[in-house]
Amino acid sequence: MTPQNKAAAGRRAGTKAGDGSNAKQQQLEGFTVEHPPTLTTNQGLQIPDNHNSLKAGVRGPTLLEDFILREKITHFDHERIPERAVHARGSAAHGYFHVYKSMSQFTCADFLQDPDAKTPVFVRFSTVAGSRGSADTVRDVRGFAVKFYTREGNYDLVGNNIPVFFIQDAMKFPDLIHAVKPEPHHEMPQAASAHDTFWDFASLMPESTHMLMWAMSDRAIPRSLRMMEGFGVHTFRFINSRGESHFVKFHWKPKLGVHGLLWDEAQKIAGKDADFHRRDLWEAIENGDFPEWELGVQIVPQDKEHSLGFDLLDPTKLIPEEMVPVQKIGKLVLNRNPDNFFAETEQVAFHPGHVVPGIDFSNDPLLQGRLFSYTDTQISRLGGANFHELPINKAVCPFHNMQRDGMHRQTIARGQVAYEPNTLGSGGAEFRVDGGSNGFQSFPEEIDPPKVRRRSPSFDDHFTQARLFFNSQSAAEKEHIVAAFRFELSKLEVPAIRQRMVDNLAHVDEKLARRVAEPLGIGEPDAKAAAGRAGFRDHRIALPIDESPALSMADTGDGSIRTRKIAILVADGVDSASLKPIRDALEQAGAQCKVVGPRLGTVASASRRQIDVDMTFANTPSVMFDAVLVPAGTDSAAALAAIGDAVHFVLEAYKHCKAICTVGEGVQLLSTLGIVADSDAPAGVVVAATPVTNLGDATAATQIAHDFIAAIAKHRHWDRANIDAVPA
Ligand code: HDE
Repeated sequence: MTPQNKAAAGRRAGTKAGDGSNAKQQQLEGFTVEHPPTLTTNQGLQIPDNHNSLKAGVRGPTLLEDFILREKITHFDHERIPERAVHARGSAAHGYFHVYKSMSQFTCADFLQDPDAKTPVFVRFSTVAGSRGSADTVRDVRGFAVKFYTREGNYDLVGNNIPVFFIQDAMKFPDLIHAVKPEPHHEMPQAASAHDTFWDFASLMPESTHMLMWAMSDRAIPRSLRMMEGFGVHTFRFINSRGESHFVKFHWKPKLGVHGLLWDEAQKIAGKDADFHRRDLWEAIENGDFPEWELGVQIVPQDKEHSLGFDLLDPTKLIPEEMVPVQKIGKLVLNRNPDNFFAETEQVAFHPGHVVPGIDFSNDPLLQGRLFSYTDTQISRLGGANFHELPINKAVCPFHNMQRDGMHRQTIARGQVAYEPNTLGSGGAEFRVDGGSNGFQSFPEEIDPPKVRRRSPSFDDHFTQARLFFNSQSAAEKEHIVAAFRFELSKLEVPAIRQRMVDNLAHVDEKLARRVAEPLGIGEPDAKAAAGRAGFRDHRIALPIDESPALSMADTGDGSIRTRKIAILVADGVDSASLKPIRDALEQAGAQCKVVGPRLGTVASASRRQIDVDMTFANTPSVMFDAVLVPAGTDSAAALAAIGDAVHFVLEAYKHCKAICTVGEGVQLLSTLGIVADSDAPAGVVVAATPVTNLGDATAATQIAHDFIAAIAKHRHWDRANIDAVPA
């Protein structure tokens, strides 16, 4: 058992402190009461019977007097709190962050100084539109919120997995969210943007075009939370000890690369395992495969603010990495699952305004609006102004102030004095307010403008970066974007909205717009019509680059197959000599293999060995895996070929462009695709014709495993021909 598994087992057995009871002892002014480990009421009274309410006779009515029953049911009645207005569905983990080298040149933030210091973190990933119980693999932006428990106070980097946003000004946020959430008259659809109100709004807000390109890409259907980038989105400031400011954009780069699902796969997973991402994160951490990201920064000196051509304050723009490189400055590791979902993942309260000295805001009008919203929402969601006292939100450094009382106050503030300045309490001296240079200092930016309710004209280019994004995608990524737009717009009931949207897309790329429009039963995209509509802006800026390879997900990651899930299909008669050595090599390379068969228990190999079956075709479909191995064996191959679910399993994996390896007779599972032992195998398919008897020969097995591992490491083989014809 790994240390992590032990921790998990301990957690399950409830042997750790914090097991849900107010357990061992209560302290009151030095008076300690030891409770025996029995069930009690919240007042500490032992409960004699937890199965029966107090009744007038065994068959009589329940008595109102039963305070034990009342307490239990009343507490239950109030178990639910309002879910987050957005980002309601989330999964989180604990971990740590450390910086590679001191960043003192740019920032005085304490946690970015000492490479030997580890800062504890709690990270919550989320979808935006869906309710708490919605599926994980819906098409949506993912939240990527990091709470650093620094020695100077909590710092929250509350970002997304997409580096730009739909809107430029906080004023439009409630409209955006009302448009994307289920429609108010019938509360449909759940956790989906493919409906009229979202696209009605988006098509009328050309500033959303850049983000729409990202949201229609595979970034919005990640393979795993561990395989997505994170971005601070807004421009922030680093402030160093001399008070100098540099603009900064934050990035999280996953060690495992950036990988997506196919849309068909994502939809099927939503039904087969709505907790797909949550489970994947949890299991990786329990298995000791701790997810890792590097923190990257793009730094722009204060005096270069206007040198990029676009406005740094505009959250619909990113800084291409080819213009300002991302410097990797530290590492984030997630190594511990929460003990209690509600107490930690649900009650954690992030806020972009939780900053530490050395980090400051820019005037991005979207960020400025967020600075108000987050405390406000926690007050209603967590029931009052004391949510910072919940264990998951508490700073690790002490805090002192004269704030008092409120709902659910935990702190017992002592003494007579709750004001400052004072002479009556020790607080007068201890809680000194230093008017000097200590503590958090806002950058003293000179501001002397008129009051205006207007958008800066420097925000007026809505298409150049959308085009840059599209141009930077691989051929397969472009195809997926076209397909996603087609799918979403095809779900609309009002054709005029589809038309408006493709008219806008014509300003990104005419061919893209035409291709999206093709199957939608509408007219040709009309760029001129789009340009005539209210809200349309087209003050194009010249970028020094036409493509930014860093915007593509292709070929990212360290080339390993660590944590990838491989299905091994078996039936009675499977050739264990072709199974074991390949499985060993895959596991050696860090993959996780599961044996899938027609029934649980075991199957008998051709040589009469018992092979454990982990899953069945009925309970675990191919969409749960990254790759499929079909070992040799005359009888097993024949049996599998006769099971519709097994054939479908392989066809579906093929259609989803996953790596497949067949050994000897296993190739029969691919016969409907016309693939036979000595044909040229399509990309990502390893057909090992090696006679079964030779597989005892380690070299043959090693070569097959090597080829299969190389195919899995490519993530997917998007360029397979005639995928649409595959019946799966
Ligand atoms: Fe949020 N956002 N947001 N947001 N946001 C919330 O706060 C809001 C925005 C983001 O795991 C809420 O505690 C406004 C951008 C994440 O708990 C709420 C505006 C980005 C999370 C809120 C934005 C985000 C939230 C809901 C425009 C990426 C989940 C519950 C002015 C940089 C954090 C809550 C978690 C959550 C408001 C725009 C990221 C209502 C008003 C841009 C990751 O306060």
